[in-house]
Amino acid sequence: MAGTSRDTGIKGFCTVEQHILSKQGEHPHATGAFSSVLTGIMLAGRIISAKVRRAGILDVLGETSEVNVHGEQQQKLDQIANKALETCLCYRESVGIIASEELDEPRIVRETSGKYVIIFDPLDGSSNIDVNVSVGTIFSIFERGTHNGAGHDHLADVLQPGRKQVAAGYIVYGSSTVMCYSTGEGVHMFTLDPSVGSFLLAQENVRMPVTGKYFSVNEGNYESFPRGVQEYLTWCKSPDAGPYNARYIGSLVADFHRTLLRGGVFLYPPTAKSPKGKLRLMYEANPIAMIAEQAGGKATDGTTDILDKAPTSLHERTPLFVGSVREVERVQEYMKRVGG
Ligand code: FDP
Repeated sequence: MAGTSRDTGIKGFCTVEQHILSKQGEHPHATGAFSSVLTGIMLAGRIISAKVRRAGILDVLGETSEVNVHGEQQQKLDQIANKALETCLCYRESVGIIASEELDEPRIVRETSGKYVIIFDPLDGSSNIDVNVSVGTIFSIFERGTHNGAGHDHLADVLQPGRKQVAAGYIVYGSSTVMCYSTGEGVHMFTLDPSVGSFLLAQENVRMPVTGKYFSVNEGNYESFPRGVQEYLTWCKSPDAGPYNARYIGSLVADFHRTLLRGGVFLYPPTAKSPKGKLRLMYEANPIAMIAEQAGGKATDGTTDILDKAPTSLHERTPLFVGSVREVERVQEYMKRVGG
């Protein structure tokens, strides 16, 4: 029920800040440094949400003249969202390094102090912005602390496997603005109430259904999918399977959010155009995988759990199969049997 928590007994309206503080209270040595990072992300989320909601009124639609590190034309809202996150995070003493889809290299905010590394995709699904389709912000948080003898090893601090994330989450700017986060103790979901300017608790300990008759994939790439994926999709559409329902928004956060709540599977396999998959390990797959696992779901690249992958570069790509445990396992079985 909106605004209540079945588990902690918090009644009435609980804001995300109150929720974070209540969790912090359960850790006697907590200093508030971590809460400060999360509240910085929430502030940026509110700023981005306000811009997205007024996108047709403000001059924020369309492309800039700049191309990002991936060779993609930057959208105006991409830049605005990135700036909002940089600004809201960099003033906070606990922020050591930030890295973003929109930045070529990680930005060292504080050479030695600043306990946390925050990696984000400021506006995922941005090719959908101009046509009023849901977009989102995705974030991943690590503790820094790797030393190389001469001092901090900034790159090693960034390139940590997803299993080491201390928190992750996303904000989806959809029919309402919803935020989901996890610090490794379940997944909690909040809805932005624009009339009070706060994210209010909607549900604690969100669980992903174990099965779900939805498959979500860009079937335009079907001909170049691995054979196992092709056969899985053929099965999904067969009378044997039910058949399943196809749902594909083309905006990862929105497609994943539906999968979290309704169950099913989201797939972005390797394709001829993107042989290593299209999605980014560090700021798309890792945070989504942490939320999925914390909600009882599963995320893999086909063979390895996403959270166990050792990253080699900030912008590396990965195939992604994420969703209900039973559905992800079924895709894996097809890939193993028929060929990956
Ligand atoms: P976009 O290119 O619009 O930024 O990784 C980015 C992403 O969107 C995801 O949000 C989305 O799931 C995927 O790409 C869509 O890719 P296709 O257009 O190839 O289906």
